[in-house]
Amino acid sequence: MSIVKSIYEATIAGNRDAVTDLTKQALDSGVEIEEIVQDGFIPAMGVVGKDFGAGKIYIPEMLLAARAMQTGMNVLKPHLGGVEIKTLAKVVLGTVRGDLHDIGKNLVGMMLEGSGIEVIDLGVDVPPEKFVEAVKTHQAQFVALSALLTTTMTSITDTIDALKDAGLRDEVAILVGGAPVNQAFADEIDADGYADNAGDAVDRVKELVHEV
Ligand code: B1M
Repeated sequence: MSIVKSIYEATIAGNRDAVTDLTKQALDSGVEIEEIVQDGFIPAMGVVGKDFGAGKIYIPEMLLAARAMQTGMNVLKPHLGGVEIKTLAKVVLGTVRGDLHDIGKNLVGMMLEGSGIEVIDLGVDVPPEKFVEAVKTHQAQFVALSALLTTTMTSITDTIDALKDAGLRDEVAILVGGAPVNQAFADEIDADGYADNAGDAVDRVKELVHEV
């Protein structure tokens, strides 16, 4: 089996130690970083996202796989100078104002990154103006808003309003998600997409990328 295939399988299995060792070995033996990412991590996270969506695996397995990928990416990071990994899109991601939950948001971020999407993660309790500023600074095509509390769903609306006020609403596609959020809410507030889970979030961004 090729070393990249082994990285792919170890990532799906969520085996952090194996991913670390194999990624180091691959680098040492001259495998291109782009090949490790494009043929190892990205398809692995694709499988994990699909299996999660189909109910074949659950959050703990998905977290393990996402962390394994993150560990592998950390091995690659110091070697990334000058290597351009083609990114599909740039996403500004955050948990909205008043909300401190970040496990689901982080999972969404890791899955997006694992799918070749650049993620600017603003963290938790992010005020609307910070999203606006980040879209401008990074010229992002997507804004991904996570909320876990019914009381912070209004912060999603406030963020969309702030983007409208800043004249940026038509420049970005807005994706919303989190436990209390659903498609009906997304439609009501005129978001461009809703995702039920981290795997779906990747699919939505990929679908929407051609429209922005
Ligand atoms: Co909080 N909490 N919490 N909490 N907490 C909930 C959400 C709650 C449902 C628990 C309950 O009462 N049954 C409840 C909300 C009730 C409601 O509003 N309807 C609740 C409450 C009330 C609170 C506090 C108010 C409690 C208090 O202090 N009285 C407080 C609020 C603090 C604040 O945010 N201001 C609070 C605090 C906390 C902790 C800090 C202790 C901790 C968070 C730690 C952290 O995130 N670092 C916490 C936790 C852990 C939970 C539960 C137990 C687990 C949440 C979680 O991480 N799930 C949660 C109950 C539960 O869900 N069972 C609960 C795992 C995670 C992978 O799933 O985040 O849903 P989730 O993400 C999923 C999808 O939703 C989706 O993809 C993810 C992966 O599939 N998704 C997106 C998420 N964001 C997305 C964005 C997208 C697309 C998909 O696109 C942009």
